Amino acid sequence: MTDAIPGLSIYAIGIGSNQPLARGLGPSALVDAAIEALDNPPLSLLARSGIMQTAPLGPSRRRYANAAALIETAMSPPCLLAHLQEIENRFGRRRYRRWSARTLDLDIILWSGGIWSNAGLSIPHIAFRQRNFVLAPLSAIAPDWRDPVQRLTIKHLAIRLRRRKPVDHGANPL
Ligand code: A4P
Ligand code: MG
Repeated sequence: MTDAIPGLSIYAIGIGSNQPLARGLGPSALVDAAIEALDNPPLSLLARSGIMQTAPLGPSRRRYANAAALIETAMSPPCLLAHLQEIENRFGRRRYRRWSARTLDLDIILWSGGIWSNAGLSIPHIAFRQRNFVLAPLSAIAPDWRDPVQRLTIKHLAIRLRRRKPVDHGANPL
């Protein structure tokens, strides 16, 4: 695995939390602290969204704090994923089962290099086009970034999802 790829890449990161780590360190504070961690070498923070409170998708019943960030780094996608998982662990993330409540979830949504696909990592993130809790914060900081698969901008994907919502009501959650 290469540690770095030539030149710098920009990544869009989706951030979510729906479980406090300690008293006074609830989901919104955890998201803010995680974004600070995204501004330490070998990463630098280019932009961040505000925090949105969102209804949970999936089995967990706690509401989420969600946000998005743009970072710049020379790390390759798999190295960045490993780095983000270390940050998640530092913030108390325990993996019991998929979609369980979590103190911190850091997903790679988009990469300036385009598409990456292997067993452990898919970029663009496989479900981001169906998730308002990803598209809404991301469209605040990167409205013109184009999905390399569908060729639509984030702003366009967000509008399309909002329009579709009533039609999709009752469909399987993604
Ligand atoms: N993986 C593959 N591609 C990626 C990528 N682009 N970014 C793999 C990050 N990880 C990626 O993730 C499981 C595995 O996905 C990783 O080992 C990595 O190799 P995980 O974070 O360990 O587990 P998870 O988060 O429970 O699963 P998953 O599938 O990532 O869940 P999601 O899709 O992140 O959904 N509701 C609201 N309102 N807000 C939320 O933020 N989040 C989830 C979790 C469910 N409901 C939510 C929210
Ligand atoms: Mg995840």
